[in-house]
Amino acid sequence: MQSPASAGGRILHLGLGAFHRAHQAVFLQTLHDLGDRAWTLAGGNLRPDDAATLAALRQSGGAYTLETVAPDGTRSYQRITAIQQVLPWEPDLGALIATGADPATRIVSFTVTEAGYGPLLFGALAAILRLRMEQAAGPLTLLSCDNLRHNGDRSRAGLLQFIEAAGEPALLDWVRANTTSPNAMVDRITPRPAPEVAARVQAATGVHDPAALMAESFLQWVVEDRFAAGRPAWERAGVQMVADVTPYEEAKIRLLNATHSCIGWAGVLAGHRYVHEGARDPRVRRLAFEYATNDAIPALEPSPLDLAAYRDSVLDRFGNAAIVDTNQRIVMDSFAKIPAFIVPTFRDRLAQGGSIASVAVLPALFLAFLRRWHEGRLPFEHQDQAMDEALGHALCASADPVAAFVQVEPVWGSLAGDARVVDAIRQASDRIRAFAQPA
Ligand code: CS2
Repeated sequence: MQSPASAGGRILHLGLGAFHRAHQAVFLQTLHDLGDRAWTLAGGNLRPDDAATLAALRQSGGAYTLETVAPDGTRSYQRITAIQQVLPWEPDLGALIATGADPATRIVSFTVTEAGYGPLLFGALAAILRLRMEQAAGPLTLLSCDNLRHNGDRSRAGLLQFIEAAGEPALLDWVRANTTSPNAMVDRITPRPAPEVAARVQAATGVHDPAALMAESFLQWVVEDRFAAGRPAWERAGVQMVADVTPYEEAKIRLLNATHSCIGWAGVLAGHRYVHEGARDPRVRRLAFEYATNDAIPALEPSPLDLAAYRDSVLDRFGNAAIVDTNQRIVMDSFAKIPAFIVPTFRDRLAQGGSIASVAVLPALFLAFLRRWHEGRLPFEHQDQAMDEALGHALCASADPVAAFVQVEPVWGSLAGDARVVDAIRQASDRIRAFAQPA
């Protein structure tokens, strides 16, 4: 389905967390600031999360202040008013479903994290789509804004499976014919808002804003141009509208997210609390640089992007001290991040007949990090939704943690048990022993 021209409409966004408010809402704000107000945002949450921020946003009519910090530390403040309807959370998601089914809504976007691709999201989307079918409310684009490879295809496959399992063949046909799910790459480092942000916003603008938040100045969104019922003229706001997002998302996942994890694990082991401390620590930075240069970039080539320049810009972004992003946030959900961010580089390098010595440092760092967790020696509470804690402890307690870890099929897939991987991680573990020693 091509993108038919449209006079405008509403985007319903599910998941009013910091990332949505620092990313997609900002692109629409740019259009509003250019005088193009054809599209507006409505938003709400699928779960009763962060009720205080939702209440603050309802109070302000969806408006809030975003602080951004540039690589040189310069801070800027922007009032965001693109979200014009803040929907209340209700146990039956009534307001979200009614708004999604309204004919004026032409895009339903979402940021629910990888763990959110389950019955709650799919149930809400199915309810919206069922009503749209019954009421002839028109086609709809389903736009994932989560940091996942092929996020549109993945969310669509889950949704179709959900509807099929529910035994609704008519709805299944309607969804196939009347919706699209473009893939998109999203990028902006957005730490969890710390209390200092609201204090700085008040000092700089005079406004007391409990929904204030902070992000880096860098901002990127690359979206496949397959919209079922029109879209904002996002290209005017700097969104890259493309036919295929694959090269952008692979570069981002492997050179930004995997490198971030590397710095997060190594940073924790080296005793750092914040990402920028690791990115500026020559021992940590070297491991990240070598991973990117020796293994990740060769696996990504050929690419239409300048991968070396991308690597350098990512490492510079991580070094920005004003972002004060924590290693705790970066190492969260490591069990889901390793298969998504890191294992594909092992697979590609082995297929190329190339070395895996530098990428093997990443799981070696993770295992050393996990040992700290196992021994109760982390300086923060570690959250990993995809990790079975008993398995995590068993791996660390085993006689050969590297071999035991490489057996874990949900992490390694077809590489599970591969002797080349085991060997490379063992050698890498020796290399990083200086970090892994008790502080
Ligand atoms: C981080 C991301 O948690 C992580 O793995 O790498 O949240 C990162 O900050 C964003 O993808 C930046 O766009």
